[in-house]
Amino acid sequence: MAKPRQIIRPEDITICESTQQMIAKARRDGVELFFDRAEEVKPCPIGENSACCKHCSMGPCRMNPSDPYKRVGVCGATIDTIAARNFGRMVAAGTAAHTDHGMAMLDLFRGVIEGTVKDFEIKDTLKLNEVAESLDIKTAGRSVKDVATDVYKALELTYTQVDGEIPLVKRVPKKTLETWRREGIVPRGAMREIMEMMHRTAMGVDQDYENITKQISRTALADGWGGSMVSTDISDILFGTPAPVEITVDMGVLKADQVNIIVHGHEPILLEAMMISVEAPSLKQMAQDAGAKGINLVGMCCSGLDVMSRHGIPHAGNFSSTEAALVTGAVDAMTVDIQCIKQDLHKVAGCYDTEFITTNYRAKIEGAQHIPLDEHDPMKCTDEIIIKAIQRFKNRKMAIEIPQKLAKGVHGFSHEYIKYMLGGSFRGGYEPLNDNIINGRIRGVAGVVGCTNPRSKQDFSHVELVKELIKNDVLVVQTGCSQMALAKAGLTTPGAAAMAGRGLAEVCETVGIPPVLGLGACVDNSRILMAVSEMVKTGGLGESIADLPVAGCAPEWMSEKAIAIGQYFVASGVFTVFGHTFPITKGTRFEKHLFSDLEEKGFGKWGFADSPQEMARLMIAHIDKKRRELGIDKARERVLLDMADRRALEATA
Ligand code: SF4
Ligand code: MSK
Repeated sequence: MAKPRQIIRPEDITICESTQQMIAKARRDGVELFFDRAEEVKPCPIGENSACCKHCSMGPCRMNPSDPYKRVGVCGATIDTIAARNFGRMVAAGTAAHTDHGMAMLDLFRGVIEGTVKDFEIKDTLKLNEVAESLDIKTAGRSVKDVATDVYKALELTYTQVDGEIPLVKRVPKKTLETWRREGIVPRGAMREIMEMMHRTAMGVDQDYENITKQISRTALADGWGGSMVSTDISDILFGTPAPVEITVDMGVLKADQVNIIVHGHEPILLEAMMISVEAPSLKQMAQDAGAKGINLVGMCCSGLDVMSRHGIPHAGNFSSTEAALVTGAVDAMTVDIQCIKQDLHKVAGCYDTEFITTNYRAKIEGAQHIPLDEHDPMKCTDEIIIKAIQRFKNRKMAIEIPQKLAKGVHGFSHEYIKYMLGGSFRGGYEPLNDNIINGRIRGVAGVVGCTNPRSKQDFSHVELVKELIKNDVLVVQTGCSQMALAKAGLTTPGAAAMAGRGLAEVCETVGIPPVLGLGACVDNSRILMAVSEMVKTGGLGESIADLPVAGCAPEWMSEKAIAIGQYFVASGVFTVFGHTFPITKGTRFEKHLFSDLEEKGFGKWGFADSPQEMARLMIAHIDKKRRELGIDKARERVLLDMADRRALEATA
């Protein structure tokens, strides 16, 4: 007899009260959400351990995770080869996602420079010049167009360069770069690295897990220091570099008396274009004529984070709340572009008569309406979406239930802004941060990033981990969906300093910042790389990123992009902990290689823990180990570089 299906209580699925309320409503409405399917579709135990290979038709070959060396695949591939190849393909996919996103930003940038894209412009010339100078492109006495053209050509190499080192490695601290050169993993263009990764992981090619790992690192570095960094730089140049902005989050941002439009996905252009369209007097009038008090533009997931950080656009929730927001019945249109868009959003939207619209030719959904966004005339698409939303508002039949939860926070901390904020606008620099780490007020810095996942109680690990870190004087920087979890919990307000340890609280109160700094979308992890590079170049905390008292964590990850991000942090020198699951068979040589051997070679290493307390313990223990190695486990006078030392470092980097 079939076992009766156990109904899990919403409060055991998520700590987000709005999402709990909407799970309960969806059950009343008979609407299935991904939380329900996560219960029904149990993870395959072989796949979860990455103990299966389907790279050729002699297989698929399944290994035995409980006795991993008992057998090999038909071709003789060992568990280490199989797991390394699978891991490599995850990194290739994640890297492709970020670099293709970056490539789309470059296409837009080229259109702006050539004058074929007329609705956007170069907004941040200061950032353009900074990027140019970091690439050794002269700026003095040159026109914006000339500088931008040279920047474009240099950044295009990040994708296309077939040999040598991509230009952005000029930003990597010298000793970190030496480690990469010694190990032969300095990235060429991402297209080359992804292609080689896919080739080397095909049947009968690279069958040495250590050698495969080198290409895994090289591919991931082409993401972090390549495609992702390009994406962030170009977004800043075109739409403005974020600076602290007060934000409002949670589902209470939806308004019963307004036309609600949610934008979800990753590329900023859709939301930036929507921001222009909603200001059109004719559309405002149309909304008013339909009886609406206004048009309410709301972000979700990483698209939302991008414009929230730049312009303070309200944000309704992270990856695990996208269906739940539709269950309110209050969303007149949800429009999406690329990445992290669940196929069933279209179906859930249908249950509530919500317009669901895909806009990008790379990401259509079967049965969903598609209105293509062309960067040469983006408002054609966004105006049409708004008109559809107004129509839906006018014909609303569904009962609406909007959770009345709202939280405030301060977000929009770019690595540039951290510099000005700590050092003042005249002597911007990372000296005060390094100084406070050396004197022990700040114990170290942790990046807490990444997704939410229905197999892990939504937001719980993010919030508990961060509470534990700040209590222990660890300054937290954030990207991706993690930020929403923390913002909803009130941890991104300056007042959250009260929950921090004494030293960190003192620094936060003096500078007026929260102990948790939101740096943007998941592609903006490159800002964290830049911040740690600045810390090394400032001096006093070792010579490479691997020397710093820093650690990273993605407690509720789900995407292949997260694995690529984790690997570029590890290859850059950061101890990186993942939570809830890790795609590897325990006790294998490949596991030991990722979780221990890499550190001995001068990189960071991977860690895993399944509770936030254990994640925090691992990260703090690592930070303390680095403090001991630096000789700053007890407060002491800072030793910072003088100008001559710094120039020498910059010249060689
Ligand atoms: Fe099996 Fe080897 Fe083919 Fe993989 S490549 S499916 S291990 S025979
Ligand atoms: S959206 S990759 S769930 S962070 Fe960038 Fe969030 Fe993870 Fe997608």
